[in-house]
Amino acid sequence: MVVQVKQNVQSSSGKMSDNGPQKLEANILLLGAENVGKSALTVRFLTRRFIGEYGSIESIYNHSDRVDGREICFNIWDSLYPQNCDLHGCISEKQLRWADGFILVYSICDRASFNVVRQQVQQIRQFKKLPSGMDKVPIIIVGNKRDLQHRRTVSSEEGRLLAMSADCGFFETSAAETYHGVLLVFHEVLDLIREARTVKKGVGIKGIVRTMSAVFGKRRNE
Ligand SMILES: Nc1nc2c(ncn2[C@@H]2O[C@H](COP(=O)(O)OP(=O)(O)O)[C@@H](O)[C@H]2O)c(=O)[nH]1
Ligand SMILES: [Mg+2]
Repeated sequence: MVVQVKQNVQSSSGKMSDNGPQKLEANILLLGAENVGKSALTVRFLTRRFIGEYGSIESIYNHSDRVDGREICFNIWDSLYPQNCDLHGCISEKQLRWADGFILVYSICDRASFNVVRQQVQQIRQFKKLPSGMDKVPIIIVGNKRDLQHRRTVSSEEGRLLAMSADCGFFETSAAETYHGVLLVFHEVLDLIREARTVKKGVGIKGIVRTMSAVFGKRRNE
């Protein structure tokens, strides 16, 4: 196994800049069981190609692109599912801190991988629990390998239901067959990341206003 994770992995807090025309950075973490197509989806997005075999390599890729006229720097962590994982999702704290948004992948032909996604959603939610009004964590659930309909064991409805109940986005894709579907997944998680940042900013300003009125209110009573 070759691990190519960069050493200067930073926490996401304050790292993603969204100030006016500046380049926007988004840290996106791909999670899910082994063999579901995390690397295939990543490579499809980065190169538009499906190359078939990817090996057991964990990498963080940087990719710049223009989305809706805005320069975006995608930092994409294509993770490895740890061996001997217990039942709690198995996402490291380092990964949870680093990520601005998550793409959770299962294979529509592999029920066990669907259960892994279920656990990982819970683990993310628990870790990223935020003060009320800010609890929208950018997560997209992806049922991959939709070209293998004859081997399907997880229905689209089950996938959609899980996503709805966990307040996540949902897509079924085939990294093997289409680039466009994969592009939509990455653009959607980017949208959610931007939305979450806007909400955070809003709450930040509201917080300042609340603090100021508390101070002025106190003075009036003195
Ligand atoms: N039929 C089909 N095979 C896929 C698809 N995505 C990935 N694979 C195959 O599934 C295997 C595992 O893919 P990989 O990206 O290495 O999975 P990872 O372990 O989650 O990173 C490889 O043989 C891929 O060629 C897909 O959409 N359809
Ligand atoms: Mg892989």
